[in-house]
Amino acid sequence: MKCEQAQFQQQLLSIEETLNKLIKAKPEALQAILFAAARYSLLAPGKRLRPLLAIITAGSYGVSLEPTLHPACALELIHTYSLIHDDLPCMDNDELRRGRPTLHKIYGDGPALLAGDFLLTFAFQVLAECPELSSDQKIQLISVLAKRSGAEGMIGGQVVDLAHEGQQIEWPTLHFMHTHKTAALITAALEFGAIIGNAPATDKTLLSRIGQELGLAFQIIDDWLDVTGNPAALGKNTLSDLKKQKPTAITLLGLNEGKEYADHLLDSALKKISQLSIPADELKVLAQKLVYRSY
Ligand code: GRG
Repeated sequence: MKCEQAQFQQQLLSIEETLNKLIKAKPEALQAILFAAARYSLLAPGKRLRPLLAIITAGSYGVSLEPTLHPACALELIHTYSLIHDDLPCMDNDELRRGRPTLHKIYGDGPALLAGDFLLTFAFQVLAECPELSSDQKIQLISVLAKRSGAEGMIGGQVVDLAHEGQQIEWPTLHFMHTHKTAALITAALEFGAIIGNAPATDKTLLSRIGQELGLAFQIIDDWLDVTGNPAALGKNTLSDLKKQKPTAITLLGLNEGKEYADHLLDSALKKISQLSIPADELKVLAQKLVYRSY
């Protein structure tokens, strides 16, 4: 993705720098393991899609990189915590993530659980202490992140996923899981951009819808890559859904129809981006990269 995203190199570099600064190694501290474990997962090579979406959306409204960096990184903190917890033996029990052994394989289950908890709680501290934003903007960001990552969003989707493990499910249930587990946080990224950019209400509504469509398309491609992708490029094992007999967009819709549906969602999102009150060409480019990706 780094190469494919050459256009966004400056933003990606700034995201890495900010993440690195937000959680410093504290080898002398009694809780040193917490910082080391958090950094192990956070600084591993992820695509940084959610922070990038927030930055590019806010940028469409004329906001420079600086005010968006901390909120954007708060999204990555939440995303990384969800990956750590999802990989634990009590969830997916995965061994490989972002091209490295999963956190619990290196640090053990307890420290991995706590490192996830640390990233989750720290994300809200980062938002509350964000430089350059008004108190009203910070409250809106905190509210959006809590809603999109909690019971009405990501955790809500995850619990439905867990409850249906090993069961045959129909598309409406999978659709609920995907839109909540995955699309909710991607939607939050666009909503962050709208809040930071002081977007008009009509744009805010459109951006939430765009987030839902792009988020669902992203998850369908994730399912598609689990069947067709290259493990080395993906940095994780493929065919994991099939091995775990997990229903996915591909098992329910088929390889071709799944991909076609993702393309349709992208088209619809691109049309909505064209309806925004401002030109948002970079957001269109990023939306396409999110669907036309090899990892
Ligand atoms: C809180 C336990 C818990 C889970 C929440 C988000 C989630 C549910 C679980 C993470 C695992 C997973 C497969 C989620 C679906 C979303 C998804 C495709 C995540 C991977 O995101 P990428 O591709 O990852 O952006 P990188 O590593 O590039 O950041």
